[in-house]
Amino acid sequence: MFEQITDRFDTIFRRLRGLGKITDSNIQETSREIRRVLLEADVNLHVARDFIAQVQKKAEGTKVLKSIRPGEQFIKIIHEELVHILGDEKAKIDLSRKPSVILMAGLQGSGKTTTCAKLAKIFTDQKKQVLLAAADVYRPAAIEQLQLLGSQIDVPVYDEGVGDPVAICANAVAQGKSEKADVVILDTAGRLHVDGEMMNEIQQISDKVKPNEILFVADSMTGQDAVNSAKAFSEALPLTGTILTKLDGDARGGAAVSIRQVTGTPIKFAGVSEKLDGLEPFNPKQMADRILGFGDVISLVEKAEHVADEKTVDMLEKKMLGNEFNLEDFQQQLMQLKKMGSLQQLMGMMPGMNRKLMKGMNMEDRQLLWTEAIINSMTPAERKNPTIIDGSRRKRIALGSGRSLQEVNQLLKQFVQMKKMMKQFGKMKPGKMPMGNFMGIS
Ligand SMILES: Nc1nc2c(ncn2[C@@H]2O[C@H](COP(=O)(O)OP(=O)(O)OP(=O)(O)O)[C@@H](O)[C@H]2O)c(=O)[nH]1
Ligand SMILES: [Mg+2]
Repeated sequence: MFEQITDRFDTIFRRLRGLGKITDSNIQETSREIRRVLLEADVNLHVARDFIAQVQKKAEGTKVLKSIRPGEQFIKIIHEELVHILGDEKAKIDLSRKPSVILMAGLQGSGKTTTCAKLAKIFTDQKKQVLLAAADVYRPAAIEQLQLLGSQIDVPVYDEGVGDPVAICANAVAQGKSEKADVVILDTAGRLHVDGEMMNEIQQISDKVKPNEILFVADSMTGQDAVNSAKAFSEALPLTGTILTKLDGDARGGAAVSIRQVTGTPIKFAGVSEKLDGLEPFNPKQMADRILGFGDVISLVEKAEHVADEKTVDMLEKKMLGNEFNLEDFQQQLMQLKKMGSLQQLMGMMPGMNRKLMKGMNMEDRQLLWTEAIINSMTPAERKNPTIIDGSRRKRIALGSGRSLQEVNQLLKQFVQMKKMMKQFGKMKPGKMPMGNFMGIS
């Protein structure tokens, strides 16, 4: 996610960190570079302009400050402004009525139906009664798709087959009311904002059922398209927020950065995988950290807490920080990781993770299994002390695991790299967020 924009900001930051003081000319130069990065990432022109104007203004203000690290100060300004543009605070979802009604709107294929089910899962996990409604009567199999998703999470789906979408929504809300449901989520057909008839239909649905929330579902991979249609939808409907989907793909960041300013409503959730548990409340600070490459400690910790067994994690963390980590621990860690989901996704969240190194490591999920096989073929002594693994041991391990000698060598090399990285983490003071260190806050 956001690889390009993150890499580019990394270059800018590296230069900023070397600055002895902030001058007009380096403010100008940095502004120009940021502008280029934002536009390349498909950020809306006006949003980029406002962003730079704010950063410039604040940077001007720091010229007079006698800061020890003026570059860090500048970086902090950029970070703060990005958090601001993304919405500052986490947005809430309004579930004050019974049933509360959520209407989904958006272009074709943006992820509405999937997101309906993901939202339903979030609410049922909170012990709420949810009813899904199938109001896409145009696309063949749209109803079956919602029914299938509903059955996976045990949530009923209201449908009338190919009926009138306005009536279907109204009837679904009535049914939700009579069944004392807490939330009714209306899945609608994908539509283009230039299609007057279809826009008229969703306006009628909105007028009729008066939803608590009208959420625009935006495919973050489509950049400007998502932003332009978001604007049109926000003019046609009283939107209460946006859900950004497919952030796990190769989104460049433009939609994420622009959409809040353009619609004037907050981003409420982010879709981060195809799976039904792949929806997260949108967190502006966390998103800014990801875009700027500051790592995402919070998500990582939350994820770990969710699935990993606490004692093992604690133990591994101590070893990592104390630089006592061996292949046996690595094996344990792999088992924990496997429980946590996609490895690429996790690696992307690691703070301070060297992106280039990460690419070189090429740890795909299926590789996880092979890696495990290789480690399993080692003797306990080898795992405890990998330095004893010489040529003949490597051959035996390769044979035993059914992997090539080259892969065994690669794994051992990766392990050494990983230890180096851990050593860097270890240098950070315990209990301190890498972010704080990075900013020079102590
Ligand atoms: N990777 C990833 N895929 C997603 C995400 N959200 C949706 N998708 C995928 O995007 C595709 C389209 O999703 P749908 O939910 O059918 O989209 P839709 O807006 O309902 O589509 P229409 O009803 O045809 O307008 C499906 O293959 C989904 O699995 C996401 O957050 N990440
Ligand atoms: Mg759909």
